[in-house]
Amino acid sequence: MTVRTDLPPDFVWGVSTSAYQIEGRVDLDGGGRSIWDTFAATPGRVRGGVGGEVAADHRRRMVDDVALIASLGVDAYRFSISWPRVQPGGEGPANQRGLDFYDRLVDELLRRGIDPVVTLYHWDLPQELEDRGGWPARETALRFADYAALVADRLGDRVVRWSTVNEPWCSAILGYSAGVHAPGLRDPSAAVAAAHHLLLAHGLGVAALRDAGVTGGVGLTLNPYPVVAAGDRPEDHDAARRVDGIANRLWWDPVFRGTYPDDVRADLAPLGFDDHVGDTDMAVISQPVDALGLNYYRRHHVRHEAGASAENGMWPGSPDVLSVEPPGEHTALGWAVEPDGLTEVLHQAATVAGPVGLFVDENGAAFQDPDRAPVDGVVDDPARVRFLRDHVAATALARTEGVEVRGYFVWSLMDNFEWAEGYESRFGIVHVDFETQQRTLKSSAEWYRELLAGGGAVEAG
Ligand code: IFM
Repeated sequence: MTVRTDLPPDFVWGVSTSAYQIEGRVDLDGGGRSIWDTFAATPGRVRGGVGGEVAADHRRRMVDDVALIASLGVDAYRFSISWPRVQPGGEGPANQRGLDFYDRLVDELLRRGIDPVVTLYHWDLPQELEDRGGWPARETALRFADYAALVADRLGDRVVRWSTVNEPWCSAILGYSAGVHAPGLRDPSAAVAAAHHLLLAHGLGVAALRDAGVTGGVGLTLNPYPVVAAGDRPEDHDAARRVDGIANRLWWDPVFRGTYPDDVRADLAPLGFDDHVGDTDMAVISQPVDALGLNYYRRHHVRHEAGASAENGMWPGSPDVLSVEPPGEHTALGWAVEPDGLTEVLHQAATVAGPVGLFVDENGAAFQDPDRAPVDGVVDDPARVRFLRDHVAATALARTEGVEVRGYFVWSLMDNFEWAEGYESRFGIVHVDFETQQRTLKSSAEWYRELLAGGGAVEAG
């Protein structure tokens, strides 16, 4: 069955990447080390003991990669800037050679008719700032504003949309409480301090971008999860409420409602959360934005289980939450495939964010064989084609139901460094041979190209 997606002609189709996951070679520009260099070099932290020194070698292959992006027929390319490439020690004047790279990238995209969409912070904090306290320290938010101003000064006339921070939940919780992302701490109090300071960095970053007179829209990118209680006991519903609080409402309520939810504040109070919230912080965090990016991969299904999350550090202030996976198809990372969750999350975001432009900034999946290596020059990845098709349809459904969703970006353009999973989990619609750096379009890339060429008609069902 062919279903018209009913997406308007100005709907933005794109692909997404991030600096640390693809670029490699920070040394070429006199850049500095990030927390991910340190984390990856620590034995046992990243699968296979690998890091981002080379990654997909995009720093050296940028022109060819932009040609590849153009060949897909997308409208926009979302990428992130490496903070340590621009400010090696996390403060002080810009390293012009670092900025030169992004200047060339933006010009190359525009030359090919592709809109540059920039994320300022996608997890690669300069190590020096971590050494001075990292995100649990308020100072880091102030340094972020300086960095944002330097980038805006150089690129502000050409970038079409800016995201201050990407998925701050991951930076705060996975980085400082669960300890599975850099910097690898297991300290729930530090994590909730980091959460507030990442939001403050967003607000200060918005102000810095606007002060610099950027011409593009300004916003942030969150990774909300619809939450399902996997049980009927009152405590199971309370577990779902808590997870919804920390995964979703902790982030979008302050940005769009200017306040932290009372129940979340109460849950986090024993961790000293309130101590970090300064008198004028909420006004800074909640200044108006133009756009909200949403990264959607799956739902959270949770129930009460004594001590479950005290052990894994996933939900600071809520030690008794167990994540369970529903039946049905799962990706290679064990994430349940639930496209209708994307429709749901778009509705939720529209309710909270009001009239700002909503963009699906990331959506995609890691699947195992047969997309691991080309066979006769072909990488056939039918599971990913199905996944993308059903999520595009879910996006279109939300639009039909009245949600002002304005764009959809596939995660990811190409296989890359999937953080703690190393290079094993492949999210790309373009296959990368990490030995030779050869790029090969997967059938999902061909599918996406055809979708765009056809004006957005998807096969659904
Ligand atoms: O690879 C990541 C990306 O950096 C942030 N969003 C989720 C992706 C898949 O895990």
